[in-house]
Amino acid sequence: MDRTTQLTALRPGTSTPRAVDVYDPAAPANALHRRAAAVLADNWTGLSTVPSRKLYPHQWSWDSAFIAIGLRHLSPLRAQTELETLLGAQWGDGRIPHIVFNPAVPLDAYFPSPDFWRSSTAGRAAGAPRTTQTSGIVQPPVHALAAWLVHESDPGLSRARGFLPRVYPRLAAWHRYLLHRRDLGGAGLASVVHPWEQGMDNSPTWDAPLARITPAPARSFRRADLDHGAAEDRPTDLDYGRYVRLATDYRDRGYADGEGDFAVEDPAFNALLIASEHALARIAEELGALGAARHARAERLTATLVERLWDPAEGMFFCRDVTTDAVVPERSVSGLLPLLLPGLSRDIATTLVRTLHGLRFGLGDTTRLAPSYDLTGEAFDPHRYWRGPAWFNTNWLLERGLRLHGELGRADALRAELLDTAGASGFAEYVDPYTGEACGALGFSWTAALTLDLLHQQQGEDLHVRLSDQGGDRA
Ligand code: 9WN
Repeated sequence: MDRTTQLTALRPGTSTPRAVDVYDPAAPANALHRRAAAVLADNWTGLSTVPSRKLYPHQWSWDSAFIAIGLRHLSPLRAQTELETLLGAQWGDGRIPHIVFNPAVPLDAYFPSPDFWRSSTAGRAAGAPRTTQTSGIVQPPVHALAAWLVHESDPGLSRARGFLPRVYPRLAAWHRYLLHRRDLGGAGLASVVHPWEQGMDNSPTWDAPLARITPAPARSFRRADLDHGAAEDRPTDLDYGRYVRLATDYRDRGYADGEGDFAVEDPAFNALLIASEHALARIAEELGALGAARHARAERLTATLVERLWDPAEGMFFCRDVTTDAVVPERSVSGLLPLLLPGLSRDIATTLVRTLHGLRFGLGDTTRLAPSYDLTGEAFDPHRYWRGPAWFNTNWLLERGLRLHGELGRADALRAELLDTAGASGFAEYVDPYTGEACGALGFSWTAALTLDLLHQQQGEDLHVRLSDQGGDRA
């Protein structure tokens, strides 16, 4: 079998039996598939998947969404369970917490631990679960997109289990929370109230808004991340002190929104919300309801995103610091992720593609994968957390965006690099964007999951055509 045939044979949604039945163990693509599947099997805890056994030993919110997107190719049931476990820890106000803690894991294995967040007491007024311990902040809303993709991988099982009817109200409440309680700028976009919420924790984008925050004293907490990661690659103690201060203040306000010292509108967070709103519309349609209003809202939000965060001269999106109402002039990969949106104008999509492949991100030229931050920026560091290295989830999203906007050759090239780098790095958490050298944890779940997803995608696949088939389309 040649490479294309193998990948086609592994594609879901066809009459082809599952990947497991068509394995040719000698084929390189299948070896990668087997290794990626082994990572997910090792990190599975029975009801969900840890991002990394040692560094991140609980369930993380956006990790689980990406993990489910890969798991659906191995076990649609497990993928559904992954999302349902997360949604089971949803708060009464609609928020999906960024961590769901595993009570069997010792408290000192990860900081901040449940005794820091105290969700069931401090979060009572916001409707935190009584028994399950969670954090009180959120992460990017990739979940409705993941739920739709999981449904698509095995609609028969999904319908038999009532998967969509069960998750839809929770996902709708989640979006409601973000669009109402988190509209701190008053323009319709959601704000993040902590750098951990946006998922790119240590990005230089946060430096200015964080500088206003008085750090918690270093002796008031003990970092667990340094037990597993190299200090020079991780956030500094000073930044950690600020993360802790922000989270402490939020907790001490009972996790009430709207009164904190940090509020930022971020392009990636909002783009994922919009993409998920389109997915929620498709879920509604599948359930026999009308999706048009949700599609229309997603299009309106796309227009607001452009109005508030797009900079035509720079050719990318930027964060807006809601506290000062000023744009944050740092170029992060977050500013390219709206490429994911079907409603983007042709002009903006083309400009984003140019920026992605230009001097600052160098994709396909100086870099193998898109870096997390501007290569020419003063704060660029190819190894430090979110200050330059390349992550697999952001590159997977860019690959999707390129495919959606008809850049099939570039999407195929990025897909090939992602597969090579993931395999060669041992499914690293992140890599040096120039060399692909592994950094952070190995055997990282979303790296393995998104590898599986790419293996199941056909080379040259046109996502725009698939989306139009399902009712979602460019405005
Ligand atoms: C804080 C789990 C998470 C990812 C984030 C990544 C990192 C945590 C940390 O790990 O964040 O949530 O301790 O640094 O930045 O994107 O979800 O993999």
